Amino acid sequence: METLKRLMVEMPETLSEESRNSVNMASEITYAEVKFSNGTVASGVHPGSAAAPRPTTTPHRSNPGFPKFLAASLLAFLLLLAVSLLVAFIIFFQKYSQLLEGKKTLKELNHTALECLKKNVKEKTWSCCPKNWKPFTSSCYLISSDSRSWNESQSYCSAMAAHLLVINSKEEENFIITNLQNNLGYYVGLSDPEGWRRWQWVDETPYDGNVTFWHKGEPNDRNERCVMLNFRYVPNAWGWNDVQCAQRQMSICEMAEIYL
Ligand code: MMA
Ligand code: CA
Repeated sequence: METLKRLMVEMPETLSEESRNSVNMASEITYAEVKFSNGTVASGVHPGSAAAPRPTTTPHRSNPGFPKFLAASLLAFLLLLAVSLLVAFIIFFQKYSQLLEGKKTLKELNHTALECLKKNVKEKTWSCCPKNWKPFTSSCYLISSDSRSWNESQSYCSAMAAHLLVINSKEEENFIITNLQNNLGYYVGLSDPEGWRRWQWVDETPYDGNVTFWHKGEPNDRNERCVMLNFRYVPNAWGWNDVQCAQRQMSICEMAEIYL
């Protein structure tokens, strides 16, 4: 996918959350405001002053055919103006509600910066991930730099409005492993809470036995109820292993991209 434009929205840590949010909105809202104010400037000149007085003054002077034409073009002009104002309003309103949605998400997340890009030429909305998260298809991923138990790892993710990685495809797994270190294990959002080998994804995605990447011989122990992704030199591949949930491992958080 081509990256055509790139927007970096930076918000100083020192600002309050409210103002950070509005700073973030400012860069995007500019476009809508500019369009909108052009519209109102034009309308401010005409409907108030020109619309009412002009027809009353002109018909009394000289040629009666000319004012008719003038009135007609004025009417057409006003009509056009009204239509463009309406369109501007609709666009502004749509943009504004989109921004409100983005602002809400940002507030929930507590993130200080977003990196946004347009995924293709015609795209109007920015696809954003928090700074330092990696975008892939419609998700953002964060590779942890600390080890935690599985529960702590999931809490760490949910505090950022994310969850432990849910692997839905080989493509997603392949993308993720390009960002990992061979000598570390990474918790994913898959566990067997009761030890009955009933695997559950943290986001309620149904466990699909056809889309699993277990290492050979895994899962192998009912007391190992949490899943990590790690690399084995034999057979030189990444895969899943069930481990005891209290083990401290690295982890991968995932969240849906934010659209602005
Ligand atoms: C072995 C293997 C795994 C198990 C871990 C526990 C190193 O791998 O038996 O299945 O989960 O040990 O540490
Ligand atoms: Ca195991």
